[in-house]
Amino acid sequence: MVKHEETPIPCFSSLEAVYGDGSQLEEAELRFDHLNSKFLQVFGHPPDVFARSPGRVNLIGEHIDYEGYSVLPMAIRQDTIIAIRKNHAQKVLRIANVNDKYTECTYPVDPNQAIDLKNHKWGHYFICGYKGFYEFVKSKGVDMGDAVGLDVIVDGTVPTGSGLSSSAAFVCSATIAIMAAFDVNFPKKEIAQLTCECERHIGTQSGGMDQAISVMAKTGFAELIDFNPIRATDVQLPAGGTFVIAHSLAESQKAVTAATNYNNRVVECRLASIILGIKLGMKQQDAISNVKTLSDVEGLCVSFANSRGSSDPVIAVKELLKDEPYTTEEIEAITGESLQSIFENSPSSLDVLKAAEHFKLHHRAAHVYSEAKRVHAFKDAVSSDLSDEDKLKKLGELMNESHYSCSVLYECSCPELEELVKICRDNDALGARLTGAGWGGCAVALVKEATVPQFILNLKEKFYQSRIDKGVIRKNDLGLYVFASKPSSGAAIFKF
Ligand code: NG1
Ligand code: MG
Repeated sequence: MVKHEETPIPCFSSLEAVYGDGSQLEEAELRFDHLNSKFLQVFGHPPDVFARSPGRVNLIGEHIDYEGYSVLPMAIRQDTIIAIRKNHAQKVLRIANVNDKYTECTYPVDPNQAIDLKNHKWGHYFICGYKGFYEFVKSKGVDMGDAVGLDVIVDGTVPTGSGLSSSAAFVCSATIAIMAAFDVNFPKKEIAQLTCECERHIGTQSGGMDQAISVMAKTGFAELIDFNPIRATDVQLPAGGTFVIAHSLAESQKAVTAATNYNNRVVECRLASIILGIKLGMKQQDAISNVKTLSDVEGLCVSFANSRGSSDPVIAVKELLKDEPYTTEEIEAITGESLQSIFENSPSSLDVLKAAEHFKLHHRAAHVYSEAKRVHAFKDAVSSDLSDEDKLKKLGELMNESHYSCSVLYECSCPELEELVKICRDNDALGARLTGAGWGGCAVALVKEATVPQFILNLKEKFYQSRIDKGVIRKNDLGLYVFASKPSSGAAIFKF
């Protein structure tokens, strides 16, 4: 049997295969009709084809994908749908949105265009997919001929800046829509890899979790995602538990805050791994050239731990990286090379160096190694012979530990998320944690299925009501900010 990830993106001629036959289907029908008529209105002709790709909630494994470690997300029903058509008459990419908040963007058709990172525009995410598509077909030796214009309309329901990966839903649906417009298709795992790489054109040094789950998700399953190479293993969650997603209402604009938040952590992890490599016997130059992630030096850390009677790489972190933050000078004394020169080929890392006062290497590395272990503990608990109830209890504990590590060691939480996670736990969640990059965005709570309605009511009362009173959100929009979620399906193409 051909593996799921080796198959191309499925193409459907009706919506049921993706949206089922309930209220979700009705909502989808409205969205597709609206996209169609808006397309006609804006461009004067109907679209050729549609693509959709979902957002995701990460259940466990935060900030470790870019360090090479497995993560465990599931797709959510919210998605980005893109309607597209080639336009031979106009040599321009016109990208419109059903939401008037996003004004139409135009870009040249040149696949080698640079993205203007200093002026962030929503359409940039489409260009990530556009550049990625051309880079990929070029690497396959396919000649696409002269670039043509594209007419595009986007409809996204994944809340932005919420840690639910609206960006990957957009980049993946863009890439797949472009492929569909040009009538080509590729195995899912290659698209997962290509979309992961091309989203980096936006300036964040992302791992591949979001794109991988958006492309490869299957209804009814969370997925354990491994990297190098990308692989997805179905994880059937225990019966009786439901994941509730709740927005902290703090928006995290990752593309704008990359230098101090996301990319800063990627740089800190790299520095931690180089120093661990050197302290564990590698030559300075060797470590600088070859050690990219903490997973690259895990073996050395484990050998070190073995000599102390343990197999836990965190032992090496504790003994070899000091607890206090490192200054640039302290790091350079160990590496024997300036940080400027170590990162000279990475402009976004140089931005991090400019913004950083010091580097908390011990804490970041301790988070990554311990979080990587929790992902496997989560997967093992799911497939153990514990009762469903005990499994859920164990998963909740691991989620709580993950949150603590994100909050205290990785410092990617924020006051609103702390308040929300506490309210979830005080209201009988089996576990609750921030999800996605953090610094705002959503929390995910594991809740006994039977108590979900009451749980959501409690959150409304204890977290959202004061925000409604202050006019931060409207009462009628509450369903957008707090909802139960089931594992949904991955990317698809529609041709009617
Ligand atoms: P979100 O939550 O979409 O900003 C980001 C990264 C992931 C992963 C998580 C943290 C992108 C596209 N996604 O997700 O790869 O590193 O943070 O676990 O940058
Ligand atoms: Mg994102």
